Amino acid sequence: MHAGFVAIIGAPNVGKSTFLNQALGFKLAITSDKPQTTRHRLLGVHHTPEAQIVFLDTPGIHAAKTALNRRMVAVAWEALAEVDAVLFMAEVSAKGMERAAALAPRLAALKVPVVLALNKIDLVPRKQALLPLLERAAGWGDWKAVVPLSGLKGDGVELLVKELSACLPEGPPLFPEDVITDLPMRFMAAELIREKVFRLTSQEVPYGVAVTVDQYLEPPDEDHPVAITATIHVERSGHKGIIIGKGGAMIKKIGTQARQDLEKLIGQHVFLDLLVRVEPKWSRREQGLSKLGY
Ligand SMILES: Nc1nc2c(ncn2[C@@H]2O[C@H](COP(=O)(O)OP(=O)(O)OP(=O)(O)O)[C@@H](O)[C@H]2O)c(=O)[nH]1
Ligand SMILES: [Mg+2]
Repeated sequence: MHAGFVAIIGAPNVGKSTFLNQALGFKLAITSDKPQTTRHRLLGVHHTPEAQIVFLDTPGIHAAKTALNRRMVAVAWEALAEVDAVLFMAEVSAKGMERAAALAPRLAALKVPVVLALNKIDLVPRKQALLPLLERAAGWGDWKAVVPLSGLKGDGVELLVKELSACLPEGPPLFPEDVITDLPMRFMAAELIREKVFRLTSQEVPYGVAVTVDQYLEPPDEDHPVAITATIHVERSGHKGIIIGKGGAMIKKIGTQARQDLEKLIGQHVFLDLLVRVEPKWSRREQGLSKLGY
């Protein structure tokens, strides 16, 4: 069989994490309509009888200003050091094509095979409009393949997985068949809470939020809930007020939605206790980053 590592690289918000979840048939990575949702390198294993693809989802590549942003972009480029192939993801919007064209030279220069996916084709009203976009993208570099994709609807996912499998070396599987990820449950819990903040708040609030899980208590039996205590760290006291909301409405919403996702993930009842804490300017300081897990 074929087996190896594939990094998913691209600008923020193009649909890297959505594709990964769709390919795995499992919600591994959090997603939102805001750029810079993914902050870590996330490992997800795709199994078929013919191939095992170890995907590395990465933060979107962008012009980074804060320490957190610089760390995120570094994480993305560093992922390329350990892979057998790359999935370069772009989106079909005018801005998406422009951004991808700017990124393309660095990806075209890689020594490993690169497959380019043009995502969000469901937003292109007429099929004919797609052809010139595919041709343009093909001209950016010597890609192994150019695949039209709708990660959201699932169109092209199977074909893209096939193209990526073909890029991998022949060899035995790298992970046992029942392994989807190496991420600990505590990390997944923190991420699901952060996803709700990204989806429910706006402007600069989500960008100043980090979530830590302070306690994760497994019950003695399945009749009792898993008890999770987590802290939502914000950069300013004004943001704390927004996260808590009027009469606690926002924190309640975040908590309810996160708990529902966690119960689906764990398959058990969850008791979720959320705290909000101000950690001034954590995203701008190296010390703040390491303290909050970045
Ligand atoms: N219409 C459409 N929207 C999509 C598609 N794929 C992803 N999206 C949406 O695009 C937004 C960003 O998706 P993500 O998967 O979080 O994007 P990402 O590239 O991982 O973003 P970062 O982690 O911020 O770099 C979300 O609102 C998705 O629902 C698609 O095929 N079609
Ligand atoms: Mg992402």
